Amino acid sequence: MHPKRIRDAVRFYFITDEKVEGFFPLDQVCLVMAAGATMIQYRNKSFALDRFDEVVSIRRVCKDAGIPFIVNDNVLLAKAVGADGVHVGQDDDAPVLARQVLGPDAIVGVSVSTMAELKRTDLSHCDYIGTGPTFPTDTKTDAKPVGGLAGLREIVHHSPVPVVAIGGIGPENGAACFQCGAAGLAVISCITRVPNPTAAAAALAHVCGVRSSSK
Ligand code: 3NM
Repeated sequence: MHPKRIRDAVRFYFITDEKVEGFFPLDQVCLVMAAGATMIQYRNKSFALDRFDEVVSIRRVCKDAGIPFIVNDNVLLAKAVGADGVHVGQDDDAPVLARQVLGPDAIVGVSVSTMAELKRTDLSHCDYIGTGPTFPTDTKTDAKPVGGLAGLREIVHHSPVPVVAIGGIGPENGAACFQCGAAGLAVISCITRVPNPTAAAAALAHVCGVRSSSK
């Protein structure tokens, strides 16, 4: 995808949370889309086929809203539901294989936490990188060391593709990430694990400079 379109798409990048009782991924997606989210990623580290319908439903609402839908890690699941793309980690399938399976128009993102990873990762098939954790996070138990704003700035400076900041990001620190040159913010718990997700999503949309679709 063209870098300008990617930059617009990743601005408010919501990632689903399978671990919140009573607040299901599909409901999360509907809530953030109403607030103005610009891209959705389905992430479920314990995905099993009994969740397939959930993924299909999320895929459908994203399509209806014209918002790119990305699947985390699982290239074949992305292919099966006709997702717009996939996000892979350093230990997942290589971006080139994801590109081969999903085709030239797919969005392919990869996690790059450090400068060392940036140097050794082949980004020729990548549309964006996700870098983090920028701030401490409880959501990803095996996250790399916190890079802070200085780490984010350095990755942005050297990355040939747009950079999405992730990890501990919310309305209170999102603007600082944009000031470091991030193209977008990828968030989970600042919306899914707070008392008022609607207010949090609206606050994040404001920081991202995107508009609610329900106003
Ligand atoms: N990846 P929250 S941090 C999924 O550093 C993920 O690559 C990270 O969740 C990375 O917004 C992270 O709740 C968790 O901190 C992001």
